[in-house]
Amino acid sequence: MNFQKICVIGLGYIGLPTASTFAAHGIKVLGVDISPHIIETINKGQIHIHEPGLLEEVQKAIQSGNFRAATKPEDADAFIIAVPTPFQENKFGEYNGLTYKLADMRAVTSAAESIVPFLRKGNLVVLESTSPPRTTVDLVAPILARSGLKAGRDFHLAYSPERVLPGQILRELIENARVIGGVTPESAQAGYDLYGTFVKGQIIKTDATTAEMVKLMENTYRDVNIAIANEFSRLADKFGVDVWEAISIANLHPRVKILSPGPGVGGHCISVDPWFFVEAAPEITPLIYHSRQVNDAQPHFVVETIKRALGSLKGKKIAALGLAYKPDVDDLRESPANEVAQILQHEGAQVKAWEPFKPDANMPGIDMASSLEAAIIEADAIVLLVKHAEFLKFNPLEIAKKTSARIVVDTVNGWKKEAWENAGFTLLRLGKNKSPVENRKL
Ligand code: SAJ
Repeated sequence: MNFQKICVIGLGYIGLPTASTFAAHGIKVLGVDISPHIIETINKGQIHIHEPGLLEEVQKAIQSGNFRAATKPEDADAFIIAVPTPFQENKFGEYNGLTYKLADMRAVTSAAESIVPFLRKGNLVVLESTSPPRTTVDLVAPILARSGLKAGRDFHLAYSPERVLPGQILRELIENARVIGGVTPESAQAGYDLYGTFVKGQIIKTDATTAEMVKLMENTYRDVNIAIANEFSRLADKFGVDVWEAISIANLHPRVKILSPGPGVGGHCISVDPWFFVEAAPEITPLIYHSRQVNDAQPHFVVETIKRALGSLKGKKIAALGLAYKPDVDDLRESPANEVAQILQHEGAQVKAWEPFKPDANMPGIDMASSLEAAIIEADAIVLLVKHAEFLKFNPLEIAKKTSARIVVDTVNGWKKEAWENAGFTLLRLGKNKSPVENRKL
């Protein structure tokens, strides 16, 4: 199938890079978003999110005439839906006394509805948003049928999840393997032809529900594996073992690859997607459910470690370094670092947070510092919450001159103990209650 013009609906972390990549490969792209502010920003050649290389790519796409943005779709050969699928705010599911979160599919629903007036015979519609199993056939296809056309007979319909890593989106969009699940083999082939314009990785064709499951399985696999790493950090703490040392030794086993413990699991993917499985089948997903519980509780465990380092939290001034959900991104959504800061504050500490990727973020309840210096100058303790590259380069001797703190807590294994101790600090690390030497003495 040949594509001259496409509409990409939703211009966020996935939609915007996808739209500009298609435009860079010679396809006319209309980017659609409900936010007039986003549309105006993009049409001016600016962007509203931080992603390395994206600004340049969007500017080139706009200048080439291949890309523009609008609040409504238009006639096109293909429509891609890349809108958010968050949780419902105030509604929960319940199974056997356990409560679970529910997907809010309103954005997918209205994106599909917005396509209906423009849908023509022979078009392709692709859902990219992470969704509960069967969304393509049970939610999207019936909405599109309001056009009088039937998915798989009159137009093609497919599900193709994005699998790119924030911070590496532009490269991974092109290089990663891509799965296209069609409601018919012809729909999968149409999706194959569309993404084939730029994807260099393998493109695998399957059915729509398999593709939905693949996406959820990937992120759930990671969540469950991070949960076990976090549980190991608690066990190591209890038994006076350095979890980082233990993991690095265990990982020498050829079939073991334990992930890293930390303050928890954040972002808009791994901490969200496993719930879609739980919602779809709570009676057969106890492992997935409990892994989510472990990771969601990890910020509290981290706060306990900090409390132990300081004796008590009441009135203590704590410099929190990093609020993003993971290293070197500006995304503060669903961030465990932010949750740690909130709990510390709630327990009586005075937190000053320094987030170099979003220094002027408005985080309710948190005092955002305007510089590293402002965050640490009067602190009782410095807490490393995110492994931003620039934090890892700190020279403890220089930091010592800028702060009254003599205690540092490293929750991500980012700093070398000796270097900080040589500069006069006491360093405590998550999952490292006592040194192995002390442990042996017991
Ligand atoms: N984390 C740990 N320990 C680890 C690895 C990660 O605590 O060993 C934490 C991070 O700090 C962060 C969270 O997990 O808070 C998630 O970070 P991540 O880098 O693992 O993943 P995301 O959420 O940025 O992106 C994931 C990716 N999925 C997989 O790696 C299976 C990406 O490929 C997906 O496209 C993306 O979710 C998505 O959009 O679904």
